Amino acid sequence: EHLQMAHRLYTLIFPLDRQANRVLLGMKKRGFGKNKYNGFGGKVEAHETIAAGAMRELHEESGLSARSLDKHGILFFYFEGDSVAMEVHVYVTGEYAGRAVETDEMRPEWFDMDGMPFEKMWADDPEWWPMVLEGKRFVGRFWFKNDMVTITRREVAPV
Ligand code: 6OG
Repeated sequence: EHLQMAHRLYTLIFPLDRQANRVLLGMKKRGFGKNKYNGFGGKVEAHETIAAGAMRELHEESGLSARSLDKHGILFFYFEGDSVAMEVHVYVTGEYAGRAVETDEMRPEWFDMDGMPFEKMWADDPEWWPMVLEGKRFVGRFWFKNDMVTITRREVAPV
């Protein structure tokens, strides 16, 4: 019943340091998801591919330039009372140039891949992050209350 809803496209990318088993997260300093840790990303613009949007947002928000992207999953978020669903394309990258820098939007910080700060992340993240660790691709759908915290329904599966 949600398939005919309008969707807005977003990207979310997690830079990995596989040798050290670390992932770079950003503390969001403003806008949607403020005061939460997340990967880097944002809205896909009309003129660009989803992958290009992911690389652009990574660079704008962290200073890193991805040399490759691994597609990991698609997340759909439905917020109570909001007629537009979010369709978020999730990537990881193990190859990038540059050094992470703090920007107006994000304060970057490395975390152990098995020690994610889930208490300071979106409520859906612990439900699909394990599939990233296992190298699995996934599709997830989450229905949030308008408190932006409570998930009333979810469908998450590897694909
Ligand atoms: P900007 O407002 O920065 O794009 N995003 C979510 N990420 C996770 N892990 N869980 C959610 O649960 C999210 N909702 C949105 C997508 C917003 C950024 O935040 C991500 C984008 O990378 C509801 O342009």
